[in-house]
Amino acid sequence: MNQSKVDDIEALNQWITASIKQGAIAIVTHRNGDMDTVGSACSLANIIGPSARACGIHLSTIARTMLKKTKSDFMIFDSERIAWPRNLGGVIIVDAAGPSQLGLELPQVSKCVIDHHSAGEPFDMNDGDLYINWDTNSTAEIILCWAEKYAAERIDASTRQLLLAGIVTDTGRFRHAKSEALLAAGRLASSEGFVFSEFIEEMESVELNNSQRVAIAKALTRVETLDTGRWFLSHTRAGTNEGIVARSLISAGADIALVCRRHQEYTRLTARASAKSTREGIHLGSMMEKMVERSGGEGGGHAGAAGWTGTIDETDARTGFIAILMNLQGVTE
Ligand SMILES: [Mn+2]
Repeated sequence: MNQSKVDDIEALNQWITASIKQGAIAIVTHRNGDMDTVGSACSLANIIGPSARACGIHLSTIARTMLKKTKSDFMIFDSERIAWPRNLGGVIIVDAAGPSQLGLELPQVSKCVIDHHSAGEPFDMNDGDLYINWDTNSTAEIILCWAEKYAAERIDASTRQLLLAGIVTDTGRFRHAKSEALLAAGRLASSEGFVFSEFIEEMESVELNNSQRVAIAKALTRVETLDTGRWFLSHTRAGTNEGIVARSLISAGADIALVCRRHQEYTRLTARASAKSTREGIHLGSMMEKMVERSGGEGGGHAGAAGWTGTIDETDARTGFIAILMNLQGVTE
């Protein structure tokens, strides 16, 4: 670990120690409630102890499954009416690239932001606030580094699983993993009685109900393809579980998978790319940021996995994504 990372986790430890003296600590996840944000929040809360609580406005299916499995506590807020504890000493925001990613207003207390996204709109930082951003695959790795240095004896089986699940999902099942992520996963998995193959199998068999299975199968019958000459794009519409649909399209040979979903008045784009495409210059997160420039809304993410949400219709959104891809091809060719 380089010196700036050593300094960061020391500063984090000091921030936590100082904030506990002021009162309770809320650990806030981003609005999509993915496994990295929820795993990071819950493991941090586990380690800090009763004065900390993980909270947010939404849990993804996989995150809900892992919380149940690890018997972790998580408070789901009603975004219209947020009840912060009265004696709040500080908030820690995990895995959010900017304040709009939270879906809630932050209270006026000292804050600490822990993130690994490269772009995003900045948080308002005041005196005493702390901002940590590492170029890792996941936020879970940052939490692990802090825990190993300052609270190694408090890393229990639940914490290991929560952090490992965060790393597994944010690396796309290790397909996009940097060596630090693999090493962190190795450390988390080297525990007596822990069987990695069973863990990953259980994570992959997130229980779907029959209507979800039908919806996924239908989305797969509607797939259309586009060969741009350089990249093979498979795209479709789905009503639910867009991530699973997109991943299936990558497994079936697509370089890039795009899934559109219309929900209430919003269109959601979910994209995944193969490791080969990201190596050759595809960065879906930047492409989704270009979608924001084109059509407003909110978007961003990682090289191999990203999303965008806005109010234009599905056809317009899909056309926009394809135009950005074609444009990129012109530049990188
Ligand atoms: Mn993340």
